[in-house]
Amino acid sequence: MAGSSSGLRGNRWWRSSVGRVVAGVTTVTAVAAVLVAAPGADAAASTLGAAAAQSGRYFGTAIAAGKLSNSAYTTLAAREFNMVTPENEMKPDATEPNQNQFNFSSGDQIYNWAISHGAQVRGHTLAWHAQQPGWMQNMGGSSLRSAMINHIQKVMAHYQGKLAYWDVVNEAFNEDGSRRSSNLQSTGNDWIEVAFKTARAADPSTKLCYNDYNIDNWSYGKTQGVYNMVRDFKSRGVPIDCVGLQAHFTGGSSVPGNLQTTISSFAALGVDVALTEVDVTNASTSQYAALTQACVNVARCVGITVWGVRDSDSWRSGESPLLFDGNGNKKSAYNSVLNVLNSGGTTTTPTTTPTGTTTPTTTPGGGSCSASLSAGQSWSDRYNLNVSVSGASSWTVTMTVPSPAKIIATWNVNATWPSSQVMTATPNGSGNNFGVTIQHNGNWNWPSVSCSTS
Ligand code: 9MR
Repeated sequence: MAGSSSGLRGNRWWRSSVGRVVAGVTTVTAVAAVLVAAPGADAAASTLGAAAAQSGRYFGTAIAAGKLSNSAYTTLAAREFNMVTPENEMKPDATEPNQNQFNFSSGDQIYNWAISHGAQVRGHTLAWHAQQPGWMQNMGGSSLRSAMINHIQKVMAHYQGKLAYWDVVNEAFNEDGSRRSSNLQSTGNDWIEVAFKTARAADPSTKLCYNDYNIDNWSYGKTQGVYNMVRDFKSRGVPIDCVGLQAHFTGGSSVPGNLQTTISSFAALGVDVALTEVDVTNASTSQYAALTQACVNVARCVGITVWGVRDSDSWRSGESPLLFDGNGNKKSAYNSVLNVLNSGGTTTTPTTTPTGTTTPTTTPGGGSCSASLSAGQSWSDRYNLNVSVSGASSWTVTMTVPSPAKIIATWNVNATWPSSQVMTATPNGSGNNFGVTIQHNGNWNWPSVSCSTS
């Protein structure tokens, strides 16, 4: 049964700001304490990633390293998505084929491709009963416990500071809400919290997620089992930042009417929620719209990832469950998702008053263009800026954000930010206005910008 969701829409808050441009050098003064509503100020975005970024969310896809040489695939993926999950390349059998011998070549290939196309990466996955390397499958007890800890430490060290999220533990529950029996479970019921504690120590900069399927229906036993674990972890201070609902609505399942209740209930525990592996039998337009609406209606639903680019890339290609057909054409479900994303979404207003906004120091670039900043929406952990370029139609804007703030998304522009702090942007055909999302990490100072035509 396809679910429908209703609720808040279009709740857009903007920080008031004053921006002025002086002789090719940008000067921006922000007055941050006042919140004013400015509904509908954004033009509709024309790609999934750009549309999601308008409300501070991402739209992602699973990427397979073996397809990165296919230009039809990469062109489409680079255009539409701003979050990437390696479909198989960061799983234990890929990263640790022999005990304590690590192989990051395919994972790195995907990581490098993603960041060079302005996308973030979601690591998937560190501890799982499936896709274990042969040597691990035969292990148990304390030697497996040690091997799991070592695996998490070494893999996370390799990607330290680079990934937005890690699926630390994947699919550890039975349908009735009890723990799935596995070699990992046999090491002791505390294996999941040991995995999360190990992960936090290994890379405090990445958000740590529990990820599972069939936890979309709020009244389902498995959903309740996972919910109770997250609640318990939160109450005891076990580090967990996010829950991924895989949202595979294929193989006989469909979007439940109470999906939004599930998302908001997890969010109320103090974790981010994401739909992490979405596919829908025959790409039902109404179900795609409903699941997207359920996410954007909940402030802490941070993004949606579909499990593949084109139908031909899907693990269930026979059900044609994705947003592009095998030829890369947009399906009608694509438009329904885009429309929901463009209609806005519920977001949180900052829980702390942004402080420390400054007049950015700017470096004049070559040529005669200038760039100015104005405030977009802001949330407790991040804010959007609108960048407006004048004086030229062919330009390069350089933006430097003050550490530890990070650039995490852009839209309506070709942009890269290999260091997280310095972004280079050129026009992508969308005109002279573009957007950027900055995760402030406690530093609300606006970035400096300069524009160059050379
Ligand atoms: O899409 C993945 C497929 O290529 C693999 O053969 C399969 C092996 O387990 O894993 C698929 O991805 C799964 C994901 O990692 C976890 N949730 C279920 C996904 C679909 O099976």
